[in-house]
Amino acid sequence: MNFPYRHIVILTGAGISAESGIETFRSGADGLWEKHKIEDVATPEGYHRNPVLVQNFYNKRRQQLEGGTVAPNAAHLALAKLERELEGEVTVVTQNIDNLHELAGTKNIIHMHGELLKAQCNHSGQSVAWSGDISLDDHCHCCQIPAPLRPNVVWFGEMPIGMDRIHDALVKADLFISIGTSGAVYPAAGFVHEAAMHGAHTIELNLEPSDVEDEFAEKRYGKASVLVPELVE
Ligand code: BJW
Repeated sequence: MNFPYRHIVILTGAGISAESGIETFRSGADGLWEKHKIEDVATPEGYHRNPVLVQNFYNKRRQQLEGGTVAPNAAHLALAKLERELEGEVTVVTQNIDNLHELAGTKNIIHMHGELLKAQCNHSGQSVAWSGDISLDDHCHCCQIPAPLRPNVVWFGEMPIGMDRIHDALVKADLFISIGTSGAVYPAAGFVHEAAMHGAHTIELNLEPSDVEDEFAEKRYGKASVLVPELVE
């Protein structure tokens, strides 16, 4: 592969999975997400107010992943091929909680906002692989105090996962590519700045300019399934 970079960090967001049939977050003009306000389904406060609604919301999304109707698209596949063929290191940092990068063959991946196919103990924070619905009756036995299980996802106000590894990869990066993210949520939206400060070339691939488009040296707008293979293959 004739790609002149050796340490590549790729940040992905909901836009990369949109063409696989998974809805993005901020697509509706009304700011609603599957008829729910983000504050109701993606904050610890929302979960404490109405755990049944939140569990059902994530159960429905887990059913979509496990139903066999969603599959990786050309963008996921091109990134997995890049990782296989590059003489160097590719780190995919995804904000997505789906498993489409893994199904495409990506190995070096950090799920900074968690994973839908894991459940988390409300007491210890430990996570376990999970398939099927999580109900309020499911209790974790990882620690001495059995606690209800919640989806293994990072809500607003909670610390994203793998920040040390992400920081190390950004410092080393000679190329940073952002794909399919609105740039509305931090700390992910700040990664382009951090990578550029440490000397990386930066590229935004998105349907439309993101909230942090000014930070990027290069930008291309269109569908991820077209732009990503065009760039990396
Ligand atoms: C396509 C396409 C196609 C469509 N092809 N493209 C004030 C200032 C700064 C920060 C804060 C602040 N007040 C509070 C904060 C912090 C807060 C935050 O950022 N708030 C903002 C709202 C301002 N952040 C947090 O709380 C985070 N934690 C934190 O900061 O901890 C403290 C800390 C301190 C120091 C260091 C580190 C940390 C946690 C954030 C957790 C976000 N959680 C969610 C839910 C996860 C579970 C779930 O999935 O249900 O994560 S919210 C939601 O947004 C989800 C996503 O991962 C995330 C980002 O969304 P994404 O992926 O960008 O999707 P969209 O829909 O917004 O955009 C899709 C894009 O794709 C669009 O642009 C389309 O055009 C494009 N597109 N089709 C190419 N075919």
